[in-house]
Amino acid sequence: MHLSIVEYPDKKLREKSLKVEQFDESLHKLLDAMYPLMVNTNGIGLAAIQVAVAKQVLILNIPDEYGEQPKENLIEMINPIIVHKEGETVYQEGCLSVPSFYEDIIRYEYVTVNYQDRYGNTQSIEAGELLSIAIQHEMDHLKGLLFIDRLSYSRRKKFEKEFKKVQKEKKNAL
Ligand code: Y12
Ligand code: CO
Repeated sequence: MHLSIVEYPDKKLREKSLKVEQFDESLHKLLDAMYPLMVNTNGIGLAAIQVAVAKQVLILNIPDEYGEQPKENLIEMINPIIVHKEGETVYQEGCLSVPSFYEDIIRYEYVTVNYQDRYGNTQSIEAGELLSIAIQHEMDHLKGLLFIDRLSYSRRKKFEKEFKKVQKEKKNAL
């Protein structure tokens, strides 16, 4: 299965992802193709809509203390729901769909998430630190939201200006 990353400002990223009902081979093939794409592009989280599949599927692989991302640490979440949230934290986020831009975003510090694994089994995870932030960032994708949508009006204007400048530079370099 060949996948590529959908980049802002593609409207596809604004689609709301649908609940997964079938935990079949096509879901497994999607998950199996998302993992190498995420790791090879230095990603720590990826939602299916970022590869143009509007399903409530996301994967996460937070680097360990050595900065490595062994597959044993891979978390696959299907149909995730935040059932508890607590506290507030700020982290400079990036997104494979908005390359080269990083912005401080406010998130819940801790979240408890119920989800299903690739076989449809119900799972629950209590997350803090980077995992909590990554879960919230990826779950936003399932709603058609990007981290830049959470910026203040003035920061968003600044982002749009910078984005246009970078696009122009890329075009001129061709
Ligand atoms: C904290 C903050 C954000 C998340 C969401 C997941 N975000 C990512 O995985 C971002 C990855 C990323 C990778 C980049 O490197 C390449 O594309 C090679 C990157 O670099 C450039 O765009 C130049 C930017 C973002 C989880 C936790
Ligand atoms: Co993202």
